[in-house]
Amino acid sequence: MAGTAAAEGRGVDRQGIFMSAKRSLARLGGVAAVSAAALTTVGVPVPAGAQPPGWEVVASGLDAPRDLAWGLDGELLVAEAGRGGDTCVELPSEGPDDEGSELCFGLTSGVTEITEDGQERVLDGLPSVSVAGPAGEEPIGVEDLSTDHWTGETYLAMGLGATPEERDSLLPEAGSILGHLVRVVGDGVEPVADLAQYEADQNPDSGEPGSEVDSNPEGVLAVYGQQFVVDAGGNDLLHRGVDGHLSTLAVFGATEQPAPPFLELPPGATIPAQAVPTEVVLGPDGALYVSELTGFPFTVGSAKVLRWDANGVTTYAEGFTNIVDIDFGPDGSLYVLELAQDSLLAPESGGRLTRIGPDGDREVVEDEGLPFPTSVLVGEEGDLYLTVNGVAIGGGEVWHRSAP
Ligand SMILES: [Ca+2]
Ligand SMILES: [Ca+2]
Repeated sequence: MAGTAAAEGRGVDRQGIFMSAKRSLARLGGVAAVSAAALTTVGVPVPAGAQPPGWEVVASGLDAPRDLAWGLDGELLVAEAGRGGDTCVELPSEGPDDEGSELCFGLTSGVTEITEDGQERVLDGLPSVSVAGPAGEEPIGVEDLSTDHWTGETYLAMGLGATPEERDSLLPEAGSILGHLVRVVGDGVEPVADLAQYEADQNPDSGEPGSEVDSNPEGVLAVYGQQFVVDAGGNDLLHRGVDGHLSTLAVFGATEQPAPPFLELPPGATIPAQAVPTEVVLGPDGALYVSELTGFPFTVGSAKVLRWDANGVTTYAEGFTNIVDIDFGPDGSLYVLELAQDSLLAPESGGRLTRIGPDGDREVVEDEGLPFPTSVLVGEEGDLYLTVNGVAIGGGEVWHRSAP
């Protein structure tokens, strides 16, 4: 299939301006860069009423919903990456197989609030980019949000998937807050940390194979006046202290994975796969827990949930595939959401939601009929919320079910 050749080049080649954007998009929903066939199956919204038994739709018509969080008054908030826009620049060709693509920009990202009365965009006009064209597929914008219930402040992780130089040279001024941690102020936002510039200055994973300057903030946790961020491009966990100082808490290293057959490498050959952290949450034990998507070749079973405390990083759970989000329930259960249970390289692969009990027992909660799920959030009663159709423009939904 045509998309596979492009995926090979984008997965292993290191050349070209803004390729990192495409690679990050491939990691986090740029399905076209992985497989054109996959786009037709996971990028298209599931028809209304098609959710698995037990799930109800509580919000619909969303633009690439990426994360769920509780607001100060218990309202459900959804980060939407948007739909790109009409301001486009052509991206350089990546070789003979590259049919060319455009990077399109618009102020279409934001946050929607869901209450018993319905859904409403409460924060609008934030930057969104997509590489697929004006129709705006695979958008990047607001990727994650977290309300600090101690200070009352809400923070957003603005994705990028590029270097700060690429951002500043290719995008309009309004795009300059991509790659930032921002704070919600009134009906707008205020940038508090340029995470992409931090990546360019520090490149914390420079000791890892395949390292490059690439920033794509994907997960944020705001707690006790501090913020913790995972950078899916930078492969690290960053901390912003109460004084605003940024530091690196952990680097998540690459692992050697079997080379896919289509690379035609010698038998037994391996290639380095990046960790690609997607979310950071606070555990009931006071430690931080981080999920890994894992990068190309998206090996089945190679994604882990990691645990960080002042002594360093340990593995909490392993054997997952392309984890996109995690959340703890009130009983200490950890819910693990896989974007593609058969790997992002599989032409068709739905998601899977697994509960890991406090005793370590695992139970699959849902493994059928989850089209491109991007977020899981647990309610006070142990009930569950999911975002699905997470790259779909106007087709994103939030689903809810009672505690399993
Ligand atoms: Ca989340
Ligand atoms: Ca780096």
